[in-house]
Amino acid sequence: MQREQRTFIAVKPDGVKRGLVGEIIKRFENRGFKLIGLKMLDVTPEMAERHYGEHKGKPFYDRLIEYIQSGPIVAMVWKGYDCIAGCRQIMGATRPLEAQVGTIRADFALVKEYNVVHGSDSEESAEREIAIYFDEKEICDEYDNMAEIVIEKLDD
Ligand code: DAT
Ligand code: MG
Repeated sequence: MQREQRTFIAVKPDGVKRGLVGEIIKRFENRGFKLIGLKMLDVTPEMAERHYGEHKGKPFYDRLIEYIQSGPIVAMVWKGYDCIAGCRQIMGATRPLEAQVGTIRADFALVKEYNVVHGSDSEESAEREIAIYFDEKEICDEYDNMAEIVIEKLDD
């Protein structure tokens, strides 16, 4: 079944510091997804804890919270057909050695702790994560792009 979805994507601090913002955005644009929200920001301790609450108690949690605050992130909202799974496919698996060549993490990450990019894993987490970083007034969905053309064609 076709599904038009929104997802939260972030270029993490290591990706920003390495100058990979344009490269990462390009890959989602190339797929035909629609960029509807974009900002650079420093993650606060409260945002970090809300974002990664599901990992609280795990051995890597403290380092994860520290890492996401180690520099600015580029926070984005993307929209399109099967956008959540599609963006995760473009990102690749959490561990770079398990990610397929051609994905962001296989191409640019060495270790799972610094894997360059974040993407929501379900519709529920997407909406939860979007609300941490964006006010709905900051979402710009009122323009046509490739994603909408593709979905229109499927509706015929
Ligand atoms: P993903 O980012 O692929 O959705 P996740 O939600 O399971 O992965 O974990 C969030 C982040 O936490 C992940 O990008 C890197 C870090 N992480 C996950 N598992 C880890 C582990 N076993 N050791 C260290 N860091 C880990
Ligand atoms: Mg995750």
